[in-house]
Amino acid sequence: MLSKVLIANRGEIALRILRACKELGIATVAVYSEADREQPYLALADQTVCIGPPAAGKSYLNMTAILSAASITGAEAIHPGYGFLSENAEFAGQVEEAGITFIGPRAETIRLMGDKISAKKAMHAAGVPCIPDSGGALPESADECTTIAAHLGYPVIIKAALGGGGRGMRVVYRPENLTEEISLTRKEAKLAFADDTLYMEKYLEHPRHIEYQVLGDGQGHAIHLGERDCSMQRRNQKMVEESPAPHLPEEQRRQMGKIVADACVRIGYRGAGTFEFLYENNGFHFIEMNTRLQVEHPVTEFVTGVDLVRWQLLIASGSLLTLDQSMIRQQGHAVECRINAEDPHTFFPCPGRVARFHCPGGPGVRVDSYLDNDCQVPPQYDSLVAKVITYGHDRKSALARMQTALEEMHIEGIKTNIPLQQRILNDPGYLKGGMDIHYLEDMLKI
Ligand code: MV4
Repeated sequence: MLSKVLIANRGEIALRILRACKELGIATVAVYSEADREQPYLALADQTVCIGPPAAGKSYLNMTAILSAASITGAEAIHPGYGFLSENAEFAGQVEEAGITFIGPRAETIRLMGDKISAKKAMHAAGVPCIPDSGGALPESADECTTIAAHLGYPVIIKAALGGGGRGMRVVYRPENLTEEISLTRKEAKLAFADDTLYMEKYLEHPRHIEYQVLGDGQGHAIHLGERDCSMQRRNQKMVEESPAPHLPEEQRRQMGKIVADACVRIGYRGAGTFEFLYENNGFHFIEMNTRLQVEHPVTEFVTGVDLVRWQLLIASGSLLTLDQSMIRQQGHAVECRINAEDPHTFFPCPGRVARFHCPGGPGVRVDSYLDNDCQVPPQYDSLVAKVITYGHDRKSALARMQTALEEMHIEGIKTNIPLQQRILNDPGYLKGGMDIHYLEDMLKI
């Protein structure tokens, strides 16, 4: 078992990882930027190290500072959380080269999945259904691209190979716009990712976003832990996630779970991971794989009873995955609402001082948050300040619990999106379930 872990992250996920370490008797090193110096959760760590000024680039993204902090505190492993360096193959490689365990997949797996072209090729070869695409990088020749698009049929979507999460993508509806759109996407990709490799896919116009949670030990075992419906999103920012996905046929749910678990065994996947699918016309279409723990992991933890962070630590300690697929049951329903420090109408971030923080409670209510009375929400990082996750024996009871929880929650001193979350939870379309990824944006236009 690992004896000391450095948590290379901040806020709610740093606290989540810290708690899992403490339960396993693992000593913790929490790193912080000068903007987070006064954060109350730091008091729970065994050691703390300031890794730099507020700017993420000089602190939470500062590989040298983080590796130095690990070395001076004698941490034998680093947990990257999500965001920041969590899917940076270069960082994972440097950690391993320093003789420190990176809590996650091997660096080459992160690299393979970070390139969306190689990720799709690997998954297609492993029998995962993928969206029809250009079969590789788009050629320089405009004529060849025109032929590829004609073969796929319009509309098509142009994507950057090193993109993901919605960055570096353009939809093309007519042939006359193709060449121009490809050239714009290429320029954007070059600027954003220092790599202008592109690929093209058939564009799905009304998909749901359904992802599968997987766990592997990198030693021949892997399981799936069911799916999460993440379709309620705005500009690629998830707002509400839930499991199981409403109205998904049971046989299809089971079959897709087996496919993703078998794919993980085949590629020797180590750690927690998520397969991202678009679900349209009653079919799953793989788009990308996330090689990190996700924000919405508590939804899966509620319905399966599996502690994902605990298993990340056990696997990183060298344990085999003694959880067998036959032991995994999806029971009941769970929903997560992301609480952001932002204006509920303009969505502008609203950092500042939280005067009073009051958490909801009761059976089936979980709040993952770093907030406390009289604490700061710094402006430098993303605006997520809390996640409210509720569980019920069915969707209706989980949603009722969420409505009650959000009414109880008080975050005074900053604006939050709680009113918007309450509007979603009362929307007839959302209550029906199974809406596609455009539903929330269309609802907000009204
Ligand atoms: C797509 C798509 C439709 N058709 N690919 C957005 C981010 C990245 N995960 C891939 N994304 C999409 N890829 C094809 N062929 C629609 C999206 C998309 C999206 C996907 C999931 C969740 C939210 C989304 C918001 C806008 C676009």
